[in-house]
Amino acid sequence: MILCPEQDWEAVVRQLTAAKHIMLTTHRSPDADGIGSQIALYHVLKNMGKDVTMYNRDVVPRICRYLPQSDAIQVGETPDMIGVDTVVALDAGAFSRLGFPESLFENCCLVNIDHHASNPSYADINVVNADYCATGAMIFDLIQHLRQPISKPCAIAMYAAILTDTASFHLDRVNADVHRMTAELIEAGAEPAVAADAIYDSQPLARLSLLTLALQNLSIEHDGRSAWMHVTQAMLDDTGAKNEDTEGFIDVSRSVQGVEVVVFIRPESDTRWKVSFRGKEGRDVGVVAAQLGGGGHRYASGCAVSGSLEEVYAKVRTVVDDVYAK
Ligand SMILES: [Mn+2]
Repeated sequence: MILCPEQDWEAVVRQLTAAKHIMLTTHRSPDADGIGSQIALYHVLKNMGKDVTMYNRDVVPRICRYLPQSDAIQVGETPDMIGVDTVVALDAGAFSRLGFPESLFENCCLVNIDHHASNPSYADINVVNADYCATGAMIFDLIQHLRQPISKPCAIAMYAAILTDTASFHLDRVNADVHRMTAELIEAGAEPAVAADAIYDSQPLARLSLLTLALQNLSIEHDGRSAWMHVTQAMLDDTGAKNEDTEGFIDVSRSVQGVEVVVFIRPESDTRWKVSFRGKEGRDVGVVAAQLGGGGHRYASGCAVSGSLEEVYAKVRTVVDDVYAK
């Protein structure tokens, strides 16, 4: 089964087949789609006899540590590029999302595999297709074009990518093809109960304490059609939770009846905030994030905004007000 039959994988297949040493990487603050895609492709390319390294700018989040060979992912600012002829960027909607200087990949062929509509096709070879529900689903297609089998570790990794990027099969890009692919992954060894336990049912208590605090500032505006929530560094410090523990908080506010635009704000550094958006009912939050210098999908997007929390709220509110002014 191929998910997007019209998708042309030829250039990627040619490059990966010819490559000797491939480095796989994903975006900063990696999620299970980025890491799952990376690990799935790692196993496939290893099986093809390639030298493969995995190197990211930020650490593997807790929910991905059950994935086979997740401990082989190296983390830092300066990967060893000696001998690397090909770099594959996975799930990274812009080059800057990788967190590495451009000069680092000067002597390599850079391949960009991603499903963010806002991706500007920044690499030497680009496969960007927003019809895929996850970059992990793109790897599922790529593996077939590479004529490789889906091994158990590979199936486990792609299952995690698809489960999380569809918000547990909640989002609008979930269709029969996605479920057929998921069925194939389960037949190839992915274990839904193990994934659910690792991803959703093994959270530290500190995460729930943080969510409790965050829910106290949940605010519903625009006549019930927008939902706003934030986490501050002080709240992280008070509860002992980590920034990565805020993953999924936005889905809690997204679940409120009648809400169409969901905003979640958390600290990125002392003066910079990560703003995430979710849209429902036809509200395009990709456009909202783009107006603030970010990007993403129609129903899931994000950006970074500088200033105090109050300033960030004001900046974002101006753009969301515009949505409702029309
Ligand atoms: Mn993704």
